[in-house]
Amino acid sequence: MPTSPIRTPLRGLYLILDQSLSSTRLLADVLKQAGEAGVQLIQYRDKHGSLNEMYQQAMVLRDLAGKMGMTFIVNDRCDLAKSVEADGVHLGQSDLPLDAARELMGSDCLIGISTHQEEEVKIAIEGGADYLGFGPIYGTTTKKDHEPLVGLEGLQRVRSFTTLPIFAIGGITSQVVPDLIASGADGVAVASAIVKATDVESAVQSFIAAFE
Ligand code: 3NM
Repeated sequence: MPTSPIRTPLRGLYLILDQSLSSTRLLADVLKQAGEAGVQLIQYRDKHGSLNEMYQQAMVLRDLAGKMGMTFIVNDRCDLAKSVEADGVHLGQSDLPLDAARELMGSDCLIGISTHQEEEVKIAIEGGADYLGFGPIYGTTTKKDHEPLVGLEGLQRVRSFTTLPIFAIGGITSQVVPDLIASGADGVAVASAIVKATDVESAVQSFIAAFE
């Protein structure tokens, strides 16, 4: 499926689909339920699978996301993002540098990057990132080796020197969305509060309502 040129605005809810958060739910089902409830931006994240397994899974999700008009981003791997014709790639600090990723992926590809301190944010801005993940704002068990918490204060500081879209990440629930918006977040990147929710659709709806 060709990459769609029109993309979701880089704000609001950004759902991270990570299979390690649920042994019973298929990510494809979570994607469908979330899409029906209004999610437009998703990331496929897998820190454990082989590249072959990730490719099979990403193809399924990419196809569904395309049919539902969602923007589909692959975590970490430019090779995988390119192979499945994702709309974007989300880099970590130990992945390909931004300039190399841009060279490989081209100017139409969305490139986001995880940042955890001001210096990383400044490098991401200079490197031409399309958006930032910034966190962890709160405690999280989804990312085992996470950096020190940045809190709302960290978010406010970063907001003061960039106009790039910022997605707050790490332990985000719908209840804290107003605080995050007030501290300068354009959106929130959320994994467990949706993938592990008893009811995916109502979890998504409470996030979306919190942005309205
Ligand atoms: N990256 P949850 S925190 C994937 O700080 C990830 O860069 C982080 O998952 C960072 O919504 C995080 O379950 C975990 O806390 C997000």
